[in-house]
Amino acid sequence: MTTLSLIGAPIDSGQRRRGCLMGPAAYRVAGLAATLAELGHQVQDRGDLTPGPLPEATSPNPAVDQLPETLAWTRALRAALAGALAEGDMPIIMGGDHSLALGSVAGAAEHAARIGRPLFLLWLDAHSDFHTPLTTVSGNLHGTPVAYIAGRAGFDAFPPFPAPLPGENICLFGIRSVDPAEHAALLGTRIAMNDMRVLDERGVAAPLRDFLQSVREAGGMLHVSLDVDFLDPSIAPAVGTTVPGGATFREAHLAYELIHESGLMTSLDLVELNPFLDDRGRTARLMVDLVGSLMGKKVFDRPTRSFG
Ligand code: HAR
Ligand code: MN
Ligand code: MN
Ligand code: MN
Repeated sequence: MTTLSLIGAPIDSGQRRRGCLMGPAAYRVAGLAATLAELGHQVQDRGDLTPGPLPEATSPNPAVDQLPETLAWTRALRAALAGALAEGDMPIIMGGDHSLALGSVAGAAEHAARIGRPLFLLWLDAHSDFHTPLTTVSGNLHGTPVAYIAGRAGFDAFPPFPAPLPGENICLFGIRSVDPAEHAALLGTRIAMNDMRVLDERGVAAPLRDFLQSVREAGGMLHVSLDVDFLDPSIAPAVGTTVPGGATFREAHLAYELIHESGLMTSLDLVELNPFLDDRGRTARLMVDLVGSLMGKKVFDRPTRSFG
């Protein structure tokens, strides 16, 4: 049985609002490990990662904030992900802000390249996170991982991304906040852009099944990166960058049940939870409930429907 390996990443350096570093503690208090164990999984909590020593680094863009810290975390997360996957575990990163995906997806890509399988990325988020350190206006590096993963230029301070993902291996899902520089760059790619307009029109199931089908046909590994702000702020207030018009409780459950049914997910990030902004643990508990759906919780044990 695949062991679910919980890895805490108390990282706060991808943005200026403090508090995401309390995320791993909040997931533990909200009972993530017990919820997964009750679903029949073998669960191991590996504790929290620590970043190594801070490298010397500066960016040509003076807006860029906390680059050395983020570089140190990127290195630590990449090694942790690649290590857990090599042991045959399914790593679940308890974040931490979204800059952690600079390292987690790099680790997944390193492992996938080593075993000769293509890696796919499902990015559930209000934001496209497609800035480079050269185009970001805010300077917050949590707005950059998808560009790094897709192999965009501008990440000279970072280790080269191992086997950048072709656009067709990346699916953005739930987006509704895209900056002009990101918009222009995305139009030149083959990344699937399932913004809220698409989800309103087609629902969550059809575009998600399309993407999962492409992962299955390619024999791919699938990294899922789940930003709390994918959810509507009315149900998930504990996030620094709320954007109205997000996924509802039902849409999120359905999406996660479909991901589970596909059996394709090989690693997972839980990012951007800021417990300092939460309402009596409500968002942390919701995230734990939703991760339950992602890992097999359902009302009826229906036979798995075929895809396509
Ligand atoms: N695009 C904006 C920026 O670069 C907002 C990025 C916000 N990103 C996250 N993660 N919260 O999705 O600052
Ligand atoms: Mn994000
Ligand atoms: Mn976001
Ligand atoms: Mn459910």
